[in-house]
Amino acid sequence: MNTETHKVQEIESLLEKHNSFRENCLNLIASENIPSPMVERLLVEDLDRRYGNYSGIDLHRRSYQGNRFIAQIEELAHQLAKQLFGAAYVDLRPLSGNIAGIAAIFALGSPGDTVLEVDNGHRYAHKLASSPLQVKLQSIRIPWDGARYNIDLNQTISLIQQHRPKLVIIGSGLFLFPQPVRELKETMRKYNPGSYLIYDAAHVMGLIAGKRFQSPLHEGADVVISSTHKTLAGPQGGMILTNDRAIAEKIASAITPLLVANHHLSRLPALAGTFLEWLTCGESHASAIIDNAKALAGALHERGVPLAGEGLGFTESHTLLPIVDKFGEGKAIADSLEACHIIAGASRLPAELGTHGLRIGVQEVTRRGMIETDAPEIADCIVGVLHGRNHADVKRRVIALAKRFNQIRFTLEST
Ligand code: DSN
Repeated sequence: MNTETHKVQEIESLLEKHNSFRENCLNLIASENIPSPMVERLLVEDLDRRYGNYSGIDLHRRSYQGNRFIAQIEELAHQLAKQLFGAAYVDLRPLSGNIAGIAAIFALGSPGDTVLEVDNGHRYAHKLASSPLQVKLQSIRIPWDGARYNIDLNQTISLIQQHRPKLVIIGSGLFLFPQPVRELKETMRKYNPGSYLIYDAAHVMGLIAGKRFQSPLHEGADVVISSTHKTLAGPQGGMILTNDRAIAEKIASAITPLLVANHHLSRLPALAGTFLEWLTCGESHASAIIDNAKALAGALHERGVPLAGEGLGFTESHTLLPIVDKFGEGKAIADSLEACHIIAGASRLPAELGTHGLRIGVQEVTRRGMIETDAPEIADCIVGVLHGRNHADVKRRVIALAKRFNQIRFTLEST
């Protein structure tokens, strides 16, 4: 066997090991998910090999020949996204949520602008200002109320009055509760009518699609930026929504040619399929996710684990935030959980809550079949790790649970 063939076999073997490991794990990473077989079928396509660049907002004005059907697929995906989210304009070209965020800043900001932005997200303006390019933006953190696990509205309103920021970016990489969109937009209108409110919906896009979370565009956000694969469960990528044509045009010119030339077309049919699923069974899908998150938070709490959002029902999203200071350091606990086949991430906490937390999302286990009555058993496994109980025993229980969660629910076929 030559070296190249050997290397191919090594790659295949690693993929097999990965698949077998993940099939035997409970995946509780809040930003991942599993697409339906229909969406996967639509993802594997000739489009992965083609170019479909276009500038501006007219997706039929393509630079490359051969796009007659590709443009129709993209148009269909746009129509479904507009219907699903009640948006007048959609852009599916960003290749990730991060690129969607950078595009929104390039489109709507100017050098020297002040940007108020949440701390527990991507901090797009901060990244640009501290990059080697040193983009001239003043990034100010939005004050956070740890007890309510939400934006501190009064302090943020004071900052808007004081700094009159051009951009305010809310949303979060750890989203437990809806955020005060209306109140912030009202203050921005008063103190800087030319400013823009950008809402990073990446984590909760599926819950918004299922109408079980706030609707940011209808509450006053000028732009929604998002990825397409977290609660939304589509192929990996980014998207931007707005109801304002001038904003859509500015965003289009920031995306292409600056950030994305060809927009990886194989995502488009799979995204259209994802939007169809949410239009068809989105409300029951989103409700099941939130009910499971509340049930798991409640079960952990009953077992002596403190959580963020106590007194507020712990969560209104797919995510829960256990506070693990009394059990150890967050990363070490995440490693112990992984040793028992529970995949979850460590998370920083607001000072009022402590130091070490775990970010747990139930969207993937929900899709695979978890129902509320499974929460006590999952909580027992997590608590077993927190108390350092017999890892082999916990791992055996987790693998049995993972094997039980072997469905893909909330699909066109299952309705
Ligand atoms: N923001 C990262 C996360 O929440 O895991 C992924 O984009």
